[in-house]
Amino acid sequence: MLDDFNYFATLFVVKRKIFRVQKYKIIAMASAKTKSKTKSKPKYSKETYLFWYESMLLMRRFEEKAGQLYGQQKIKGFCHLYIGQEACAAGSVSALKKGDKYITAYRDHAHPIALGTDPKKIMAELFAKETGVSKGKGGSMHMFDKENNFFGGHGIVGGQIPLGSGIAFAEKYNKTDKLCITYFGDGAIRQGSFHESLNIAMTYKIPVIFVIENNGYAMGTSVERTSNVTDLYKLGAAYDMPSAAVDGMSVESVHEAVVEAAVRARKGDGPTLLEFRTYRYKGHSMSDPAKYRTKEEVEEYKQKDPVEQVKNTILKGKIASEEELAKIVQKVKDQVEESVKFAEESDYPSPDEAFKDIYAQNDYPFITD
Ligand SMILES: Cc1ncc(C[n+]2csc(CCOP(=O)(O)OP(=O)(O)O)c2C)c(N)n1
Ligand SMILES: [Mg+2]
Repeated sequence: MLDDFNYFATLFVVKRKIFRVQKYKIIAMASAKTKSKTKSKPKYSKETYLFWYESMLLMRRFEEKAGQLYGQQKIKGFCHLYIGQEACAAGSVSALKKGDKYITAYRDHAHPIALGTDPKKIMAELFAKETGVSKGKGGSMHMFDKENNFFGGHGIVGGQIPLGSGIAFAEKYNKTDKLCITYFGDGAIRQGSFHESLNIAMTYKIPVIFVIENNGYAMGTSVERTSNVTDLYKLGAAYDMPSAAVDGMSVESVHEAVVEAAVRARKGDGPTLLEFRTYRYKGHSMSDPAKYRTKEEVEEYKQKDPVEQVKNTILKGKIASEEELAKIVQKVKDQVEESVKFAEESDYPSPDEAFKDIYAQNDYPFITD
């Protein structure tokens, strides 16, 4: 007989299964076109496929290393890994143009990697060293890279959604053809900031692409435990916003969806809401043993691994040879090793740095010494 705890745990697992079946029905429809086309003839250029492979492999190996270093207490504080979700970042970057803006939550090591930020500086930030992207003062959750238009790295769930809308509004105000892609988790859509942002973005036709990276859980809480509506993209309908569910384990599907949303934004037709259906292989953060889900569930998603998928497409379509891919594997390995060495050898910021970079206004009267 099941005790109370097991009874409820079983119920949640059963519900999650139902949720996944519903999920894949929709995804199967959305990606059927892509799949049949990619099987016969690769859809994109060699350059694009190799960018995806290298970028996603670097994210994966970089974070595996970060996880190990966390275990050795070389990296401290919070650390949320993106492993499993790589296609969401890589497929977006390939779809957008230079000058477009990016903003996300605290699961933020991979987006700057896709954008070309030097992994050495990302690792140094994880080590809280002065050579880090945020001068060692941000840590894992607060990566920023102005040069690559990466606006962070935000720890307040849903906090970046109005910021992303504001960044996009500035583009419209300044009459550029740029946009802001704003990522957040499935947990963030229960925040008022999500609804307020969607409302104003649609009203003013702001060039923003809202992306829910739906990995099924907000910490240990599954989507279906917090909402009757588990097809999260449908929330866009309340604002008459074009919205879609996308297979977030397929970099090609992500790319296609973002291209379409970007065309809409640049034409002046305003925002799009995309729900990337993805999965995180690791726990919410380093301190989460992820006991709220089954091993089978994790394994099922690993069968759709985004890095393996793109590798198979490359090899099956003879886009590149095994040797070419082996070179990329070695390059990525070297980059990760170099980034650790760089971080280890860098210094911590000096104590007076604590008083710098706080206010945009340099002569703000609060700071005195
Ligand atoms: C306003 C606010 N409430 C609660 C938290 C604590 N918290 C941190 S992460 C998280 C879960 C968010 O999950 P989701 O949005 O799905 O993102 P994921 O971690 O899955 O990428 C919560 C509740 C927070 N950081 N901010
Ligand atoms: Mg989530």
